[in-house]
Amino acid sequence: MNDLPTHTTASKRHVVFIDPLQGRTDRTTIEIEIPGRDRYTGSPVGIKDPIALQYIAAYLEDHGYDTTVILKALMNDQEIIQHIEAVEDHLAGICLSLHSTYIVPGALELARKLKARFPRTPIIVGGYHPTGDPDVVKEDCIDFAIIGEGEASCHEILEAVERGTAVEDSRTIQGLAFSDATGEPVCTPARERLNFASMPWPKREAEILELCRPGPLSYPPVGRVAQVSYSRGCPYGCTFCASVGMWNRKVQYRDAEDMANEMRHLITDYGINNFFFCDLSFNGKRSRLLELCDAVEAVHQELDVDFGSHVMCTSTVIDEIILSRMRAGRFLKIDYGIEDVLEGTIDRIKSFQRIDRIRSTLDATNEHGILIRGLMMIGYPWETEDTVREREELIDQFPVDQLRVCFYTPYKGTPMYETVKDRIIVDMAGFTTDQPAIRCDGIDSPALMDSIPRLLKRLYNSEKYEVHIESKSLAYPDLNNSYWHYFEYLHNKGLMTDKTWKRLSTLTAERHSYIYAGAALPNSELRMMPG
Ligand code: B12
Repeated sequence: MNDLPTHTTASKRHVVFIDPLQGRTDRTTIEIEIPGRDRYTGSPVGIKDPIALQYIAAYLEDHGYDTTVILKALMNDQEIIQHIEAVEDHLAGICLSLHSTYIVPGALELARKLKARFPRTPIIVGGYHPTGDPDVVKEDCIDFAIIGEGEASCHEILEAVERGTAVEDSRTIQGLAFSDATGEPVCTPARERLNFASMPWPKREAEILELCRPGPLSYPPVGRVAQVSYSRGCPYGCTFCASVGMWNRKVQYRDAEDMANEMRHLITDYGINNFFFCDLSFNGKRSRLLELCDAVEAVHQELDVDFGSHVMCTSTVIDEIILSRMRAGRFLKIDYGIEDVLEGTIDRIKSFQRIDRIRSTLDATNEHGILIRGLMMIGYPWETEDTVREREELIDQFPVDQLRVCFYTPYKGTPMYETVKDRIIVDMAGFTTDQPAIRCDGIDSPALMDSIPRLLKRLYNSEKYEVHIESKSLAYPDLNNSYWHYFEYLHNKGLMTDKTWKRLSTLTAERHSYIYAGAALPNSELRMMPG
């Protein structure tokens, strides 16, 4: 732990937050840059505003601090240093988000430069990586790591630094890690979960939000997206997931009216028309979900703005009432953690889920006119050429609109990590989920990499996919514009053939033009309407 000053100046102390995520920007949008992502896997493209940092910034401002939130994607290291120099007189701390393991090497490079320039300022990190692997505090440039929920622990260590008692107090602050005099990491006991409902709204930055664009398949397809959170935590304990270590399976909700009020504020004050809910299981609690649907439906009726929300749901707790209320509440895109279409895999990693239940949930969601993204992983330890082939033969039987396929990646702190750590074949920068991270039983990495575009093409150019889009875009004409944009994207990425693209793009453009012109669909189309 470095020698840190106490503060005497009267003016507010200032904390600078940095999201070290790399991205490229043309000043109208920011695209995430992920090393090794040389094939499109359906993974996130557009940046989302750094909600984790914005929550902590708001919490500290509630406790008398000034704060700034910086995106590395918008500034080079020198510009970041100049930005911090502007507040150097009241600088209380520099906080770096290590939300993903693959960004750690780049983030440490920046932290070393910051520590060299501001040697007496505490550098604090937090997020999923240090929560699963606190060894990052062994780095000389890192003074403290916050383990788990960040708001209170971050505030308390800043206050201790302020008082000049960081060395002694750090051992009593919960949810903290630091290196002791021998350089060994010390982790204090985990902190009780904070009262999420009492948290101030995340601190929003207009300069960041105006660069956050909705993903390739969104409703509405163009506009601005903001990350929001109605709950924290997940009741499930999937063996591959890092959330258990972060939220210990306890789920906390905020008040539905409060959530709807924040959405109204983002629509009216920041021009947001797309919401990305980072809730790990949006349908974790049925009553809470229905409350929010009603509250957001009321906002939609009140405001003359067409907006939509994208959420992540578990496929096992979905029913007709939930889906119809979600449609009414403009929750028009659902990510389902399908994980795989092979029963053998599901048994091993998510045993509470069944393949037939996934299918019926997908069918019901389609019948209610909600866009679907299927989230899948391949590259499990037991993966072979046969399982890859079997998956390709089955994929078009799963009526999703969009498929994201990533590589199973064993994160430290996840239940599965201990069983597979000896198979790891990449360094930290390779923990992106966009490249194979482990040795599999019966297939090598190049073959595994090739299998993803093959799988995506197999789905998007299948007859079943065409029939699926034809019936869904007919039943729900307001989805056509989103589909049209997505098919442009897939065609540009070489994942949809000219023939399929021409067919589906023409169809969705026509159908969109009808409703756009406020005209009813022609009889020829209506005759094809189900029911
Ligand atoms: C929402 C989400 C996204 C969103 C938005 C991410 C963002 N930047 O905000 C999108 C879709 C863009 C995304 C993308 C990716 N994600 Co993601 N994502 C999530 C998800 C589902 C929820 C995160 C969450 O809980 N947010 C809510 C906020 C409030 O919680 P929080 O981030 O944990 O923050 C709290 C604490 O961690 C702490 N904290 C966090 N940061 C900091 C910083 C400091 C200084 C301090 C003191 C405290 C602190 O305090 C916060 C408030 O209490 C998680 C979890 C999951 N199970 O899947 C994965 C997860 C974080 N993502 C992951 C990955 C790998 C990625 C991608 C690399 C995937 C890819 N190849 O594209 C990209 C990376 C790009 C990026 N991050 O933008 C991994 C990271 C694991 C790891 N150790 O690396 C996770 C854990 C999923 C998994 N596979 O297990 N992701």
